[in-house]
Parts: sequence; C-alpha cells; structure tokens
Amino acid sequence: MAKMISGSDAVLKVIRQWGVKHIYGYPGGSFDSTMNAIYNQRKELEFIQVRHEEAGALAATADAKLTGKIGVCFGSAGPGAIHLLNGLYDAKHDHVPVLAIIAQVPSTRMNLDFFQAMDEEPAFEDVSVWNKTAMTAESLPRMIDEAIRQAYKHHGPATVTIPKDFGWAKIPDTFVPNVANHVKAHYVVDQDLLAKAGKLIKDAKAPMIYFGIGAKDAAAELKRVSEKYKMPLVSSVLAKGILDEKYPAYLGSAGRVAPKPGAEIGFSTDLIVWVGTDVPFSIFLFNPDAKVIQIDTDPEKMGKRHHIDVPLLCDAKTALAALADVADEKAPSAFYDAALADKQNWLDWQNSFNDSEEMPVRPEPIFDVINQMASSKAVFGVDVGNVNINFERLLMIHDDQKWCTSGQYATMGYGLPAAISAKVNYPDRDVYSLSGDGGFAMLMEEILTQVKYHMHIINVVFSNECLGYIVAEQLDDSHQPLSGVDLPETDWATVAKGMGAMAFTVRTKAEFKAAMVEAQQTDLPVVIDVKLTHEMPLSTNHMFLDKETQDPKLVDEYVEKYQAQALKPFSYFLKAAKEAHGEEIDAFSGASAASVEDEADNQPLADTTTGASEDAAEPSTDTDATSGASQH
Ligand SMILES: Cc1cc2nc3c(=O)[nH]c(=O)nc-3n(C[C@H](O)[C@H](O)[C@H](O)COP(=O)(O)OP(=O)(O)OC[C@H]3O[C@@H](n4cnc5c(N)ncnc54)[C@H](O)[C@@H]3O)c2cc1C
Ligand SMILES: Cc1ncc(C[n+]2csc(CCOP(=O)(O)OP(=O)(O)O)c2C)c(N)n1
Ligand SMILES: [Mg+2]
Repeated sequence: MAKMISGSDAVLKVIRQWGVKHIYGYPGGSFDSTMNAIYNQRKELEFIQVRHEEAGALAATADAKLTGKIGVCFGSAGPGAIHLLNGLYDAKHDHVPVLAIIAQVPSTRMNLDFFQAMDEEPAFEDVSVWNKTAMTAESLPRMIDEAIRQAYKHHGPATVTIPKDFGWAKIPDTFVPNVANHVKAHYVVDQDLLAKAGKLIKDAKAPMIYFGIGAKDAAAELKRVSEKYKMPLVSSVLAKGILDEKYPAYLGSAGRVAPKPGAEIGFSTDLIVWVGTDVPFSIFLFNPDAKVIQIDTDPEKMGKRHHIDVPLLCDAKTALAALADVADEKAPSAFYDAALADKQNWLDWQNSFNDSEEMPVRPEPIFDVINQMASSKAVFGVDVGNVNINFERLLMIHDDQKWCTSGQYATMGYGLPAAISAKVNYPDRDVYSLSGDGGFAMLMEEILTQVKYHMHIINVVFSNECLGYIVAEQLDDSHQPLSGVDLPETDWATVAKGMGAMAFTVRTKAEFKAAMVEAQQTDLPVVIDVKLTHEMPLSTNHMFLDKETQDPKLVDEYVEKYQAQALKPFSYFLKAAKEAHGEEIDAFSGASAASVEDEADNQPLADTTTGASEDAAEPSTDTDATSGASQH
C-alpha cells in the first residue's frame, strides 16, 4: 500500500520539488492544516512570517524578478487572501511567475455563509493566469504542479484555493512532478525578415536601439549591434542595469522618470531596433515616422506600442546576434556623435550637484554616497514615487548589483518587501530599501519582519513631507491647485527604534555618510530618515529645454527653476556634430518633440504624464493653480 501524506504536506512537497526554498505568509485558522505542514517541513522550506499578506505577495514577486524563479505566498480565508491581491497584480503587470495559496473554510462549511467564507475564485479571477479551487484532497499535488506550470508559461500569478479539511486529509504520497523536463524554448530567426531588417539598417541615417527587460541576457549582443552600426542605446526603466551605466552609447531610459537624452533622441531617429520591451508610455517617446524592427518572444506584442516594419519573433540574444552579422559596419553618424555628447552633458550637469550644500539636502549628494558605499553585489528594493526618478538617474548600477521595483503596476510600498526578498535570496549581500515617506508608511510594519529574522537591511526613507511624484504632476502637468498631497512631518527614526531597528535622522551629505558607516557595522536592520528637499526633480517628459521647438518662455522658466543653465538640448549637439561631419544642418531633422507632443495632447492627460497615478481631474480655474507655489 502506498505511503500516506496529508494534503498540505503533499502541497509543500511539490512546491519544494520545483526548487522553491521559502514561502511568505501569515497564518489563520483556515490555514491550520498548511501551517502544520510548514512545521513538518521547516528544515526544507523556510517560512517567512511577514506582517501583512500584501508584503508577502510583493516579496514573492520580488523573488521572481530578482532570481527568475517562481515566488510563493499564502493568505488565510477571506481577509488574509484579499490582502494578497495587490501583490499579485504586481506579478501580473510585470509578467513574473508567482504561486498564491489561498485558504478556504472547510468544504463542509462552504456556501453556507460561514465565518470568513467568501467566493474566492471570482475575486482572484481577474488577477490570475490560472485560478482554481480544489474539489478533492487527492487532486492537491497535481493542482499545485499545474499552477506552477501555468505561472511559468503565462508569466503571472496562479492561485490555488484549498478548503481547510483537504489539507488535513490523508492521500497517497505517490505524485512526482516532471520538473527536469521543463525546458526553455529555442527560437530561430526568419531569414527573409532578417534580410529586410538588414536593408533598413543599411539605409538608416539615424538608427538607435530601444531595449527592455526582455534583453536581460543579451548585453553582449546589444553592444555588438550598437558598436557595428553606431546605434545609441536607450532602455525601458526596468532594463536599467543590463548595460553598465558608463557604457558611452547607453543613454539610460526614456520617459518622465528618465534622464533627458534618452527621451530626446527618440524624436530624431529614423530607425529603431525595438528589443524585448512593452513600455506603456513608448507611444509618446518616439518619432511616429521612424521605421521599427521589433524583436520579442510574444507575438501579441508585435506592433502593440508603435507601428512596425519588421517583426522578428525570437529571443533577444539570438535575434541580435543575427542582426549583428546582417549588414556592413557603419561609420559614426552626426546623430550618434550628438547622442553621446548629449549624454555627457547630462551626466556633467547631474554630477555638478554631488557636493551641493543646499538645505534641505538634494538627492544627488545622498545618491553619491550610496554609489560610493554600496558594494558591487548590492541589491536595491525600490519603492514607487520620486525615488524611481532619483534611482533611475542617479544610481550608477555596476558589476553584479541587482534591483527591482513595481514597474507597470507601480504600487507604493514595494521597497521593504522587495528588500526582504533580496535578503532572503542573497543573505551575504548588502541590501537596501529606498522609499519616499509615503511609500515607506504604506508597508513600514515590515521593519518588524526584518527585526524578527535579524535581516541586516539598510532602509533609506526620503522624507519630503509630501507625495512628491503627485505634487510634480499637479504642478507641472495638470496645473491645478495642490490637493491632498501633503504629509505630516514624522520622526521615522523614533518609530523604527521602537520596532527594534537601529535608526538615524540625517540632514546633510556628511550626516548620511556617517550613518551609512555605522549602518554597515551593525547586524541589525537600519532605518535612515533623510530629511530631503521639497523641490521636485527636473521633469523630462516633453521638456527638452529646446527653444527652437518649445515655448522659449517656458524653457527659461524651467532653466531657472531647475538650475539647468548648463544643460543643452539635443539639437545643439546635433548641429555641432553635423558641422563637424560637413553635413547640411537640416539634411536630416527627424520629428521634433513638438510633433509628438501634439499626439500626446490627444491622449487622456494621466496617460501622458505618469506611470503611477489615477485619472487626472479637470484642472481647476482657481488662479492660484498655476502659480507654482508649493505648500511647503
Ligand atoms: C512611478 C513609475 C514611473 C515610471 N515611468 C516610466 C518611464 O518614464 N519610462 C519607462 O520606460 N518606464 C517607466 N516605468 C516602468 C513602466 O511602467 C514599465 O514597467 C516598464 O517600462 C516596462 O519595462 P519593459 O518593457 O522592459 O518590461 P515588460 O513590460 O516586462 O516587457 C518585457 C517585454 O520583453 C519580452 N520578452 C521577454 N523575454 C524576452 C526575450 N528573451 N527576448 C525578447 N523579448 C522578450 C516580453 O514579451 C515583453 O514584451 C515607471 C514605473 C514607475 C513605478
Ligand atoms: C498604492 C498606491 N497608491 C497611490 C499611488 C499613486 N502615487 C504614485 S507616486 C505617489 C506619491 C509617492 O509619495 P512618496 O512615497 O512620499 O514619495 P515622493 O514622491 O514624495 O518621493 C502616489 C500617491 C500608487 N502608485 N500606489
Ligand atoms: Mg514623499
């Protein structure tokens, strides 16, 4: 007779057989049977008791983002399950595999209006790539195996709901998942389409590469194509870190949170090699007349964000390697030289603030210290807000550093759970969470998790006493009165000390550096509350400080407000490069930012400005609305 095992023990066994080493969650009565199995298997599967199920789900998505392997979380019936939803939406939007185990009241109490009972399946239907309730205890191991397969296949969250009694029931211990034969797809490039791509590259005067996180294994191939055909590289925000920030032809990302050059050159390019990216804002970031060669493994993505001329349904590494051999080497164009000069101008301008003594302190001096002190293996959990802008522009990712954020779903509160995941997966690395004061407050109870598990994480809170990202939107984009965006001044260091962490409040670069030195010498979790400037970062979406294509008065206002006297528009460098190449100045002008702005103007306001806010209301007619005065 077959050996017997409890339903919950069988569930955890399959999870372990898929290589999962830890699981995040929070117990409840409906989850007693699974908590019993977690106890039984505690030596093989680490349980991390988070303090809010949402944090557990977000940590599970961070597991998948940082390691590429499925993350697992659970919640008890009713409220515990519903708390998972926010994290699962992050997995859905950023296309990462997560398994959520959801408890249900005993099968004999289901559908009887019992304590904490609810119809979980419909509640999880929209978020899940696969969403089923167990009907028998015997089906549990096979269902978990199926859920994991579906999560990997569809790059998203799969949910399995388990009535409590099935978890206690004894079933035969016979199921063996066929994990070893779960292999990666291999792609080949279509030769006719490749030849068409080669012709486009040959004919282009101002070609560029725009890549996303789908190109994460193709750094060498990105460089080969760029170097051979002299294409500057621009990435999505999430693709930060694929290339070394110092690689001269890599201009960073494009969009509101990005540096200026990445967005600027998109309006002057005539050919984009568009690799492994699905950025929702990209419709506003490029010359609509540019030709596009798109590389993606998902047919649904072809032409979704821009019209395309050549679809290469293939993985980035294989397709780029083929593209690198398809045409003759090209000489640097004026466009290429100008792009590199534009990048240098931006970096010089940013770096000019590194030792600024402005009070309250600017972000540049703080990030300068982080750049100097974080190790080459540091891992960063990045929250949502202005920290995305500052991290994207100022953190010089290098070597084997890693990071993740909530990309397309953009949920505040991501920083702490992501850092917990980083510490669990990489216990020997230095780990940082970077949050605004709004984002930190959303899931700051997770400092208690860090304390409980002795996680040495340095949590940096950027306190500007407002929802800065939304302040900037209300001022610069929708020109409305500031509404609902102020936060009370809070002594985060005292709060953190009360939770058992080491904590500092800092107001200057020197104080931050001293706190970092002490922080690196303790084993405790650390909170560093940086009392930051209330000024917003320079808004780079549709503002290139170019008087030839933009309102000169507005340009002057921006230059004054953001101390941007040393920043030049891309057209300045393009003109200089064309002169140096002996080209006619307007031989190739490309589209201007203004023409794309016209397109953006036809879109709903919120879509054009942010990745993270709800619909913008009609701007108020109150005359104070456009004064630019802030509440501070
Ligand atoms: C506050 C905030 C503001 C933001 N503002 C910006 C902004 O200004 N600019 C910006 O870029 N982002 C911004 N983001 C992030 C943005 O919302 C998206 O999450 C991000 O741009 C998506 O990046 P991606 O296209 O690289 O990744 P995904 O959306 O995950 O797309 C990856 C693509 O790669 C494909 N793929 C996967 N594997 C492969 C492979 N092996 N080979 C080829 N293709 C593959 C997939 O099919 C998919 O199409 C912001 C985020 C926040 C939190
Ligand atoms: C859960 C959630 N609620 C609301 C938003 C909209 N939103 C995006 S950024 C932001 C402000 C972030 O403020 P804070 O964390 O203080 O960072 P700051 O921008 O001030 O640096 C808000 C409210 C969101 N993205 N997620
Ligand atoms: Mg804030």
